[in-house]
Amino acid sequence: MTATDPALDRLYEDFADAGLLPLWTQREDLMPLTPQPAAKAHVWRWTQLYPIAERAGELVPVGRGGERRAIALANPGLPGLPHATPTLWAAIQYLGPREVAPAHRHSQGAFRFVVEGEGVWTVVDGDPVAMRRGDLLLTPSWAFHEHHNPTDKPMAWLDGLDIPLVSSLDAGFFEFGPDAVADTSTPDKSRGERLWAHPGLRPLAGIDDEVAVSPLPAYRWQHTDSALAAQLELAAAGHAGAVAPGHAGIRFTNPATGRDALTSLRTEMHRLTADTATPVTRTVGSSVWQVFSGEGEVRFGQRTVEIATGDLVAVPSWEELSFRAYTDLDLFTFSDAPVYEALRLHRSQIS
Ligand code: 1HN
Repeated sequence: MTATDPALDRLYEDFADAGLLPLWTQREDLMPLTPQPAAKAHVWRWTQLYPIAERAGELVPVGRGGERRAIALANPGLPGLPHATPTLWAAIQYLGPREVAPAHRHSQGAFRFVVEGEGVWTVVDGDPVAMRRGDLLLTPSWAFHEHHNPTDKPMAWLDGLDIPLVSSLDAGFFEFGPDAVADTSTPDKSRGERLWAHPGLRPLAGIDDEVAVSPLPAYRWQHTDSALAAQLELAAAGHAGAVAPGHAGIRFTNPATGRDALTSLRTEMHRLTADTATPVTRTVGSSVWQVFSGEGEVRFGQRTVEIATGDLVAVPSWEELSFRAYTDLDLFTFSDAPVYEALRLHRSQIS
């Protein structure tokens, strides 16, 4: 093959005119030997995020149209896009005293995770759910939701959604809800928790129904914390149950199925005791991590970055990843793993 052959030049021009591209010029891009993500491993500092969200709280109103005062993590490898990774949206959302983020619903699935503060209720399909430190709150696909802050203090939290994934699948639908808050009551426990937050006990009403997304709207810190503490206590006494010595971990699951709490997003909490390091792993699919408490470091390949409470970490597909705890270190994480597993594209390597 020679590029100076006029017949060949004409062939390539005709490909272009006909809306065609030959494989042989692009094989390496189309089928690399291993994943070649454009996204980069990156760390955002809570000490930078929180004050900037506070300033947005002073200057930018929240209301119908914009809907949420949410400030997305933009991966430096995906310029111009509000995407933490090619599949995951992560944002800090800030709601001031007496403010309301109005009702809507969308096909994108979502959760909130609270690193600090309390005092907002998220009303999910009419069920008011208190948001407090350490809690994971779910907003499954197509559930109406609004947030209201009846207190005199602002509150900020982490939003996780599958927006980039749904966008690349052209599956996004959105609908506004009523303008008035559906239920301004402020119960300690949501109705969903009163029905479903009893370990191993399923309500008989609807027992034969398929429950594809979790009917439990809130996973409370008290439960997460005691589950992690128990694993480490058992490990210290020589029993099985922890991920590894000094490493406890839980997955947030749908109590009706044992599967991931949300259909497209995996959510987990990990606890490393001081001086524990995780092995270097690579996983197909991307993830975001947030330090819930403690200090340590994250390592991507040969690059090490120190991390502390609130810091957020984006991990692209197939990136070498490990953590080391300086103090006891609690890490919240979410990923697109359920999607890769459903498509049988998941792979992991532990070195
Ligand atoms: C949304 O509905 C929330 O409900 C947060 O808090 C972030 C980003 C894009 C579109 C909808 C929320 C969002 C969002």
